[in-house]
Amino acid sequence: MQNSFKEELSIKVEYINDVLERHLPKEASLQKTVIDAMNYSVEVGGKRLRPMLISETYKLFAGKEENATVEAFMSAMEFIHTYSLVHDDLPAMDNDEYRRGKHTTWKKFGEDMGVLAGDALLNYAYETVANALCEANGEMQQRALDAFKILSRKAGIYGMVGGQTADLEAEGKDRITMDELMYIHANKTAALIEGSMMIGASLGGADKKALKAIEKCAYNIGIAFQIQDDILDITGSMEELGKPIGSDAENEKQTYVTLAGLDKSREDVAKLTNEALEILDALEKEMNTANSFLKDLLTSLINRTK
Ligand code: GRG
Repeated sequence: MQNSFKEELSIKVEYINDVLERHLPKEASLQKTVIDAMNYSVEVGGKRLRPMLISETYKLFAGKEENATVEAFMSAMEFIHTYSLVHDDLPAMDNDEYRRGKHTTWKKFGEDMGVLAGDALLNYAYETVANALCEANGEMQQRALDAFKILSRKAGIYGMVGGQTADLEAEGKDRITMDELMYIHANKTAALIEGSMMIGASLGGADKKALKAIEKCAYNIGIAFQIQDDILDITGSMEELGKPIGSDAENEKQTYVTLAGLDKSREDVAKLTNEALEILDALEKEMNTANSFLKDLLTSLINRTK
């Protein structure tokens, strides 16, 4: 990774952390514990990839900096992503004690608060977007309505929740097919990545054709991101990942790597990412705009180590 990209990346992560901080709940009465658990889950860190994809794709289309509506969607998306991790870590699902280098939410606050903190984050995400919808004016309000539809679809039963359901049920099977695995990856992982880029595009004024192209670009990135996640579970380190490695093998989980092998998996991460970059190139040429940081960001995911 080039130094200038790394520096720009850390400035943007800092900015996103500030956006999240401004949108997290503050006032508390007798529900203080759940609010503390929500704040802990979000503030514990993470790459902030999804809000970054929203803001960078927005800038690609709008040609200007984020506004309050975009920031509300950036926050809502990270809250939904965080809720999914909080619930996924519960004893009823993956039973994980560490995430992002710290205790998981249920481990720190108890299982009951783990369930509630996830519920609360999901609900607060929609509350955040609803407030932004009421405050948006003119064409931004219609764009925000379209973005709201994308968010709810990609996070729900035809997106992440659907993928997680198939993933949990696949755990009980001796063998799954590549088609089943791709359904899981497309929904559990790629759906929120697609949602993020599509929301940025939609808020930035993309037309239907451009939105389709962005969805395909983000699908490729999402699948590549998940394959890399499977690779890192074998080749990564606890230090960098902030969670123990080898959990897939321990749970006898079938992954892209177990079905396709490590070399082919690496090849496919690069191939899918390059295809996504080509889609973005074509869009940029057509619209006569550019966002080189977005392209560097997508490229950096090929060799990510966390
Ligand atoms: C509970 C409805 C529900 C869904 C859970 C997110 C998820 C679905 C499961 C977690 C396990 C997993 C491997 C999901 C695939 C997506 C993924 C790689 C999530 C981790 O995202 P990162 O790497 O996390 O962006 P950070 O911590 O950087 O935000």
